[in-house]
Amino acid sequence: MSEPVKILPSLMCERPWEMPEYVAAFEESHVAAIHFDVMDGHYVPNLMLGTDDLAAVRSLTSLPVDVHLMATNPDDLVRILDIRAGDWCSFHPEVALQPYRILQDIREKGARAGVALSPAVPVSYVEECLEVLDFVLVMAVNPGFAGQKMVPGHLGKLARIASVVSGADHPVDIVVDGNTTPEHARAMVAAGATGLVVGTSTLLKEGPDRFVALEQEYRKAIEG
Ligand code: S6P
Ligand code: MG
Repeated sequence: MSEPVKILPSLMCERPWEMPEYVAAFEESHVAAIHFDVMDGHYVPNLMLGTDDLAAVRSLTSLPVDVHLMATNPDDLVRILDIRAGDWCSFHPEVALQPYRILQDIREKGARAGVALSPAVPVSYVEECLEVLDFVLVMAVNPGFAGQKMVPGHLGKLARIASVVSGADHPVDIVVDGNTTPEHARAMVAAGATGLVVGTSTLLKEGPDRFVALEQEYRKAIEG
């Protein structure tokens, strides 16, 4: 039997004052990690989540955090942020100085290392670092904002990434970020996704009280 799909709720989709309730709901459900979007106002036209927000999450839970660095020069951010053993961390390789070294730095912390691919950023980045890669975060939308629509070429790109990853000698997750509605999610999993970031279009649309119930419905809709 195949493994259950990994669900990663996106923290930027909650309102800051809802964080304790949402984190409690994440603990009650079966999330793989809390997706944590760092935005620098430069790589993306938005500013979100930084060191204090990460400290707030740490004060509430020991669940793993999935740090998604949407920033130029992620080389430095990996050193600044409190990334711990068991966490996940990805960055956009086309704005990194030394992508391969960053993956090694993340792994040295005991965390899972990933590259994040925006639409139009080529799959060849995955081929070039497969041996030091634990996951690929594939953006179904332009990075920067929640509530966008999946770009048309996304499913084909996922399938191409799955084909590359199948050549790895160790497990490499493929996580989709953006517009993972149940209908899209089924197609994404069929194309090779093993994890889904969930946000305003799914599990974080109705507030923290509904998260646990929505997660169960969502899993049923995807896995049958
Ligand atoms: C977007 C960011 C994402 C979003 C998430 C929102 O730049 O990286 O993690 O928070 O994709 O989900 P949704 O369902 O609103 O598209
Ligand atoms: Mg993200």
